[in-house]
Amino acid sequence: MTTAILDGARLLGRLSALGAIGRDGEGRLARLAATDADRAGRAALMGWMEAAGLSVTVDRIGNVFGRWSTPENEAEAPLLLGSHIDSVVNAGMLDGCYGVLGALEVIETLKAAGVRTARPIVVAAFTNEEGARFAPDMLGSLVFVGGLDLDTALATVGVDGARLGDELARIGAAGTVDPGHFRPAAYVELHIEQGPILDREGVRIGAVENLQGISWQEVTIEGTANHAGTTPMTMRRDPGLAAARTVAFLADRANRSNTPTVATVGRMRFAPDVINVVPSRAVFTVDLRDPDETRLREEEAALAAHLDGLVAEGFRVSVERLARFEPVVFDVGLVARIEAAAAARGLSCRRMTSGAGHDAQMLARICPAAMIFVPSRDGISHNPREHTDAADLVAGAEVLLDLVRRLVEDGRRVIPLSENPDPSGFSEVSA
Ligand code: HGY
Ligand code: MN
Ligand code: MN
Repeated sequence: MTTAILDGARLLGRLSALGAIGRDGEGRLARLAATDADRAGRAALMGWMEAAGLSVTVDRIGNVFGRWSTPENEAEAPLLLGSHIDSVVNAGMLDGCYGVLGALEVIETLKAAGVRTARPIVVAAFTNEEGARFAPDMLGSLVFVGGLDLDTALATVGVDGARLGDELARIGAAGTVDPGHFRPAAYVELHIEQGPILDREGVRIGAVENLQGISWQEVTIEGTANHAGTTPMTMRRDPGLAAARTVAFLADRANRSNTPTVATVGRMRFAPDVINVVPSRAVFTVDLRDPDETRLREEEAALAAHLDGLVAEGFRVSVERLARFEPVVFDVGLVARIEAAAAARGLSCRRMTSGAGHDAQMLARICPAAMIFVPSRDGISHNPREHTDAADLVAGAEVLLDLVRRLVEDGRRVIPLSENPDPSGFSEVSA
């Protein structure tokens, strides 16, 4: 079998270079979708793709694709790899970027080694995966798989009042290709775990077999503005207090539930937002997640009942749904091959659930999909302290390399999957 050795230093160098793009005056990383920082990150990525000899395409929702094909395999459905390069605010530098640059590294390694593949391989960077500026999250991959109408997506207004379509045009990312311009044979996403499991258990690789459901809502509670000094507590209709009670209600439920349910209020704003005025209005977001759809619906129903109680107390309450994705189960054949690829390199591996949302959950709607996780130190992510050891970053990319070779190296026809392979078939994969 042709030797193909991944250039770990190049991968780590690019991660650092991309991680330096989009930092503010205090050095905080915020490469929000369709901002100038995103434009700069996209330019760096497309530069690397072009230098690697890939053909680069941008679709109308701004998804970036770097494609490697040969005359022999051009007509086949491609194997798709990738993730996202947009970030949250004050982010770490690995979330998403690791999957995109790890995939690019795998393609460059195979290409340079002259490995013949039965299919083209494409690396994607999907637009607005984080949903930090425009809701829902995973927006670009959702449009790519046909889960959200393009015009509706382009009309989305961000938290800063900007329209996504205008912003994509402004940064030069309004591509010409209609989303969904090809149907992948399969999709594999390399990503940091962003949670504590692998790090705590000392396991090197996660073979992600499912991903939990996500419910995003924005709640507006309206009460009566009043003087902070003269208004007795018994005469107040304070939406700020009602919002705080709702945060406590959600946390208490999740803590008492004995299930993986998680609840987060990440954004909260008061009006008029003045120190000596009892607020007239409180607006906040609710992020509910659970691997089990029935439980997730129960959590949504409990929140709705709690809000009805506030209405009975005299508050006006309105709710806007920002995102709702059911739990997803990944392809068992791919998951088994990830485990076998890790084992063939002597890397400990465990099956696991993804707590975070990922583009893979959208691609799973149209093709076999799965994810490879590497450990996050202390389980920290969406935080500048996000860290994965260099050896783990390289190991994860090498597992992706071996998996890709087993899926598409010449003569392979292991896609479509969904069947448990004979793991021994991986024994001959070598560096
Ligand atoms: O929300 C998420 O889980 C992802 O980071 N967009
Ligand atoms: Mn991510
Ligand atoms: Mn993220």
